[in-house]
Amino acid sequence: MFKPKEITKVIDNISIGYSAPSNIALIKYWGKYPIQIPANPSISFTLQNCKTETFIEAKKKTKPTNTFDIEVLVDGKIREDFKPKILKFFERVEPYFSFLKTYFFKIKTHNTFPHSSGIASSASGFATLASCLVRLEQLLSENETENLDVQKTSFVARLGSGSATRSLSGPMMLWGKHKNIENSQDEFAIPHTDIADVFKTYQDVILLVDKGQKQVSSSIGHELMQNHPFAKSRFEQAYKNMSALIEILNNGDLDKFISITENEALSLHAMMMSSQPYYILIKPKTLNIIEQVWEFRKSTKIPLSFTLDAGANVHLLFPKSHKERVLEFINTSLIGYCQNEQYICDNIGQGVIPLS
Ligand code: 2P0
Repeated sequence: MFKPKEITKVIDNISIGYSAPSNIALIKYWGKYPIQIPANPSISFTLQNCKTETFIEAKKKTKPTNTFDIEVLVDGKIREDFKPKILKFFERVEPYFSFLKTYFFKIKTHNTFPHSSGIASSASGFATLASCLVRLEQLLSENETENLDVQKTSFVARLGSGSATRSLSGPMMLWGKHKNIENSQDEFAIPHTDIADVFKTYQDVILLVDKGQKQVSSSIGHELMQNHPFAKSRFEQAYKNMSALIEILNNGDLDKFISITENEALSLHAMMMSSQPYYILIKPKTLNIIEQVWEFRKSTKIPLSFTLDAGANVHLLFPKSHKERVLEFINTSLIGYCQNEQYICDNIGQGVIPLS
């Protein structure tokens, strides 16, 4: 589908940079088939402030070799430990590019969110890498166009990390085939723009409950869905929740939005707790926050809700019009549950941006 373009330009040195945001899934991707095909469709808000910035300096080799040659710098420091994951990504995407073994790549990357905050950087990180490679290909071929080819970029990013496929454009991206959603695909995500005004400026405050390394990675979590006793019903649930959410996003019904998205967050963690082996990623403080959010919503009627990623941190979702009141609530009632009193204010964003 995305064949490698023929390289027609002779360029010895070329640099390129992109920033890409993280995203927060509302319908969760949890379970997959080889290679990186999701077991159910998912949809996410594209974030704005939590992002990765990556520059690639490509230098033509004097002679092509049969190896990928890369150097990886994170926050200005050479990191050998990042190389295996990126080399595996290069191997996976090699069929879609013809220049990966003819250049030496110096990859410099940096996250804007706190290091080891428990926020996964694989989505934003692979989205930047994919953007850089696709743009390099455009610049090295006659097919150079004004804009980044977002479909190929999303396809390539998926081969790095599933959630990265949804980090390319805003305000939302939808990934995975759904019979009622036109153009939905398993191989790349599509922008979802048919949303009510209230969602266009939706807020996401991420409460950093536990910044430590997760005991069980998402890769293992996806694998454990393979023989999970509830897998079939979970995939059906996500499929149905997606149908319902698409309508809710369009009509702006916040009560129903809350009901579906909180159900998705808890179902995701229920899968972890009921797999074999079973495990728990949320912490007591995660539950304390959820209880407080429910109480606050009941007493104030403010449509504040939560969602969870594969970890203990809590994403608080709410309309922009309630920002002042919600921040006051966080600072008085929730900040004590955050490690070092840390939280990150984010909102819906527009996706990848070229860096000069
Ligand atoms: C999601 N998560 O939809 C779900 C919900 C976390 C919870 O996708 O193995 O890092 O790289 O495809 O994308 C996290 O898993 O997994 C994830 P891989 P990924 O965002």
